[in-house]
Amino acid sequence: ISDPDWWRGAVIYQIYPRSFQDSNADGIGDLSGIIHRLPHVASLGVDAIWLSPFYTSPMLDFGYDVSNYRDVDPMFGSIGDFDALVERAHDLGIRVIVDLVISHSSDQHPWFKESRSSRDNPRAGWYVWADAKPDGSPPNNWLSIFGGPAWEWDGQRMQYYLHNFLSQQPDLNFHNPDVRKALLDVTRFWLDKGVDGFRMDTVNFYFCDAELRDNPPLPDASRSDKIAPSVNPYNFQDHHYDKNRPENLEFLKEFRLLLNEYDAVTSVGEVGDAQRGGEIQAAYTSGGDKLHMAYDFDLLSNEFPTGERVQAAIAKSVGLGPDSWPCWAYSNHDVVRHASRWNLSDPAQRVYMALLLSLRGTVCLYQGEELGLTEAYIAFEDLQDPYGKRFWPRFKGRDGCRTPMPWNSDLSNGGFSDGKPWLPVAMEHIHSAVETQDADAKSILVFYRRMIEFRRAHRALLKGRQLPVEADQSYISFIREHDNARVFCAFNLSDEDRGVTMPDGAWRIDRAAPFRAEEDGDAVTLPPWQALFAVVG
Ligand code: TEU
Ligand code: CA
Repeated sequence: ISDPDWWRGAVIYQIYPRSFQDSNADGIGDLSGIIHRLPHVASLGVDAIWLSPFYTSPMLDFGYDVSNYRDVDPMFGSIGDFDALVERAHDLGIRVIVDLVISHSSDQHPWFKESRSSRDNPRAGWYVWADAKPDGSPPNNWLSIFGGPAWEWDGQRMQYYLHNFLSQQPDLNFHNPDVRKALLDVTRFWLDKGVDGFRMDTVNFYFCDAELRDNPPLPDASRSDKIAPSVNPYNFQDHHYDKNRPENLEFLKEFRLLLNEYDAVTSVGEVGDAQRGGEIQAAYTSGGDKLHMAYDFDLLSNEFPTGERVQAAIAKSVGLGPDSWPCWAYSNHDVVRHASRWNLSDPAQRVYMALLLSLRGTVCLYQGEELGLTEAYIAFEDLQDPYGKRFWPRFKGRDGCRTPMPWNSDLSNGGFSDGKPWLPVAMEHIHSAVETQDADAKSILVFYRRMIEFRRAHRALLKGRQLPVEADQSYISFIREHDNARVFCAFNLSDEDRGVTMPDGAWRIDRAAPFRAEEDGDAVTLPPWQALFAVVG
């Protein structure tokens, strides 16, 4: 359990606690519910879970607005429940990664309440406060990702404060050494509780420009709507001064030294940057003295992942340098579920899943992905996400991927809750329930398990280098190589037969993989949406 490199090649299962399993019929998932469902997680063969926030919070951004960094929100349970969860997970061989949301706190955090009370209290400088311009307007042109200016006027201090997200999520002032110390202490608190790593929310937003300089406009050509919709004016600015500041890297070195005091702990940073992602990721992960991994956004995009696009993403990650280790995901709690985003049929989902599990890197699976869930439709009356409410109807928000897990075929709530769920369980998800798929040897769930097991059986797939062979619109092949072990991987991303050009050498198709490849003498053909894995010797 103390392999310091366990995270390289690991499969991490992301749990969104509100929507996993409710244990007390209030319609909201909780930690006891997660404990109850850990055997399902273990059955997948994953290495770790990443828990989205469960800390005390007014829940305006559903936990990404923390009002106490050292406690569990009563809605989710108690700190004792958390301890029990870690113990149970570890017993099952599952490591626990928690979400660290320290770029901003809730406006209900005692630190912020004190900070806003006057200009000379002990925590006056803990958040980013600035005077209005002479005409009363905000200090500069920075925008909030969730809409409007990044500055909110406070009538008591007669100053503006900075918020990159909701106005109820004020940005902590990392330029203040007491703030940095307090946040490292929070980190130590969770390390002492035995967590195995951190997913670091908005890690490149920690520091802002000390001089609060205006962001330049972004030339049309480099605008991107990879994650957020282009209806959001935030995407028309070059975020040069409100994020990606060089001071972030210095802080992360300090952070890493703290992690290094503990055994086999990892970190994966949400280093989002639509314009210069690769460059930023390299800076955050190089040298082995900052983040362990950068969470890669390339495959979370709306753009269909053709063989060429996947090859480009791999090439970029390799180009980041020898120490750099990517962390891939197709789905999470912020984006449209990939089955819908890319409009994948059942067989297409299977081949894409196998491709994800064959890439050099660590993989994050999002709850429900293993069931092949599609994006749920949420009516405006049911909408909960503040981001969605702001940009409706051009952008419908993030609720469609946050609906509760279907556990059984119970038509009311699929076994998620005995009460009224905070978001409706999607009726079309009920037939994909865990219990139903468990009993069906041909289900996508069983397929996921087999593919994860196949990956685990091949060290080259876990840790190996990745050598490109071929890539085009509807096909990709490459070799994974670790020491003497080599695996040739080929994926037919189309609904037509595809001839496979095997690389030189004595390759033997590994039939343990849950796919079909046809051999006729030397000619190898992949039927539609099939993959092939071959080993040497
Ligand atoms: O997301 C950071 C982020 O950049 C998001 O705005 C993302 O672009 C958007 O959600 C895509 O639709 C993190 C969390 O993952 C997200 O859930 C939080 O709302 C956000 O930070 C604020 O803490
Ligand atoms: Ca509950």
